[in-house]
Amino acid sequence: MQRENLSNEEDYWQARADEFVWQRAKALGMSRRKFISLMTFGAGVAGASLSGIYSQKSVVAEQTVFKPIPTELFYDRGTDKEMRWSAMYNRGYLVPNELFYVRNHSRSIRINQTNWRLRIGGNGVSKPKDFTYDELLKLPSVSVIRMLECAGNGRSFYQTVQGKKVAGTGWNLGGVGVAEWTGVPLLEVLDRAGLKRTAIDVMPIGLDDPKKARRPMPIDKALADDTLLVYAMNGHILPLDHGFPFRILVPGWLGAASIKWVGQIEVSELPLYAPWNTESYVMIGSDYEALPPAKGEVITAQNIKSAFELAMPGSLTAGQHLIRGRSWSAKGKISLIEVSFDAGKSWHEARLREPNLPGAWARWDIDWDAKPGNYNLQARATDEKGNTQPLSVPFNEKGYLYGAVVNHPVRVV
Ligand SMILES: Nc1nc2c(c(=O)[nH]1)N[C@H]1C(S)=C(S)[C@@H](COP(=O)(O)O)O[C@H]1N2
Ligand SMILES: [Mo]
Repeated sequence: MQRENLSNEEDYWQARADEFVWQRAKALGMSRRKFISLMTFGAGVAGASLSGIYSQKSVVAEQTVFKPIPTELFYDRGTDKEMRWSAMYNRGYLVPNELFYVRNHSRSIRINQTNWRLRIGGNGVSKPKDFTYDELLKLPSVSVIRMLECAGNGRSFYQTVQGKKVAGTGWNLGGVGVAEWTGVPLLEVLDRAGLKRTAIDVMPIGLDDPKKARRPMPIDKALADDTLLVYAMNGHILPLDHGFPFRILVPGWLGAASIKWVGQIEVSELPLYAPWNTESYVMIGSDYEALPPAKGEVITAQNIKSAFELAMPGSLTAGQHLIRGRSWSAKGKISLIEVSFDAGKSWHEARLREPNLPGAWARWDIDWDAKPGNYNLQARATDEKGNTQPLSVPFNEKGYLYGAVVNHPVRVV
């Protein structure tokens, strides 16, 4: 994990100031939970002026998920629905909306867009403002093809490979997808609310569970030209389960930053803390440092991974096969794929297919003359920045960012 860069004087000061505030709070006997709730809600004007949004009568229904979840397409993991990689064989570059994974901390909600408002507030803006659905649709918009991935994708391998039990959704590798997202750059909206030069943190808040579904990001990420307020996915109005009427897209970052069903965005001159950047979505373990009030290093970018477009475990008839898969990295285009049919003893370079877009993924394939037997297939990707998948990754308590090479069992009959 990249350490916070504190060579900039201001960052350094801010980080130390946070530490000081937290130490002070501790000395006064304040629990971490209390401290966090004060930092997020209490820190002045913002908390008070933003609270009104929750009384909005825009949420009209809730359901675990709304779209059909056929077992050929998904693993059903309670409120979470994992895409089956076998369902991607013979499909195009994008994951169709019907097959896109769903990760809900509570449940999907149906929002009536005529009553819905997006509230931009907090002490980081000089003209706090509510936008209607129609107003937002009239702002300049762009379309980008980007990968979205849950930080817990691959979590089950901490158990199967490292033998360490971790709580949380037991994803294989299907907590990821690539789609074309259409939306208004977040900066367009922040500008219209009078973004102050002193603003440092931006926190979108979801209407499904406003106390939890919120995750701050630094102003630089919020102003990136592909950080969007999304209203369409793969050319369709954003589906209910993916955050209709509007969701945030924070490309490259862990999925949890891409808040669905967004109802308000808090912009702050002070660092913002919430459960998702202090308790969850931080790397906790002996290889990671706690950064109070966060219990561990705060996750930002996703890492590099690969998956075969095969059932897990897979089964094939003996003979010639075109083995396919995809690899992705948040840090750059994929430049090399190596595949092993013998659990890592020998490696063969796979063919990379176009398109191979940065911020999304690359498809690849390789011929395999499969003889009867049991195999462990492996794929190892390298990106243009030289990041490559390691053979193992250090453990973290919540099982995030499992980026190591994975054994994919296949039985050939
Ligand atoms: N409001 C809200 N936003 C949310 C979540 C949520 O539960 N509620 N889950 C987050 C997580 S953990 C992930 S991985 C992505 C999943 O997006 P998807 O369901 O559209 O695939 O949404 C994020 N945004
Ligand atoms: Mo996630």
